Amino acid sequence: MILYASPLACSGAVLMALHELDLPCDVAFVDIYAQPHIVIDDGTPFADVSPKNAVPALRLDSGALLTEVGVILQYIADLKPGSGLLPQPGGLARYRVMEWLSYVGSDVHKTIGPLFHPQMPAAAKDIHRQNLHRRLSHIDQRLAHQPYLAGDGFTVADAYLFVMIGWEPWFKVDLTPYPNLARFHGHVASRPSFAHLRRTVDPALQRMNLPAFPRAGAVGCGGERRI
Ligand SMILES: N[C@@H](CCC(=O)N[C@@H](CS)C(=O)NCC(=O)O)C(=O)O
Repeated sequence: MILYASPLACSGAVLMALHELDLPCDVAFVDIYAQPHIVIDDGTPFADVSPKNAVPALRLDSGALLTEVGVILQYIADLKPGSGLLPQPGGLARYRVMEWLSYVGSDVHKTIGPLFHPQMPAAAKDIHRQNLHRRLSHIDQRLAHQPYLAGDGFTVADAYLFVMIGWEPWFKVDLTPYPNLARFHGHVASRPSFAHLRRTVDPALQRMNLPAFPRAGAVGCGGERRI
């Protein structure tokens, strides 16, 4: 398998999950701040690899290309049934994790994105911030009663949420009103899979002339000035 990823992007959730699952996978980094986006190793226009032109994209050994964070996370977790990162199909527990994957993907990820678009008017950003506040408050309440989104065990949905809230220092979403979320973040940042993520992306950051992680535990899409 080859994972197309970008060092500070949502694809970090897949990199973490691959490490949690102990699954081998080649990684091709994509500069999503270059126009057109390019695969940094060989300069291939990324749109030639994936017509959506967005990371992550997973090239399977069969040659098929799989896209969408939530789907790729489920696919790789299913390669290691019983890992705990995703319950088996058929039971409600599985749908709970899928529910969170969907919520993080649509309501959190795509609310944070507009906050760092340089052409987005300030008034529109305020609306997105208010929406984000409602959603992060909901998650914060959930995390008051349990360590992870779906209960006591870390799942692929937590990897996705972790990478999203790690964007906070880059996109100035104040996390102080969400103490449980902050605790969750600290907790997940201590997992070896996050250390692995940092080790994996740091050389690519250097090649893209981007600064290293702004602080321990922080990941993101690159900051307001970059997209
Ligand atoms: N719906 C997609 C969204 C992926 C996405 O937004 N990727 C961003 C990085 S976090 C990207 O590649 N942006 C580049 C672009 O849209 O030009 C998914 O869930 O995978």
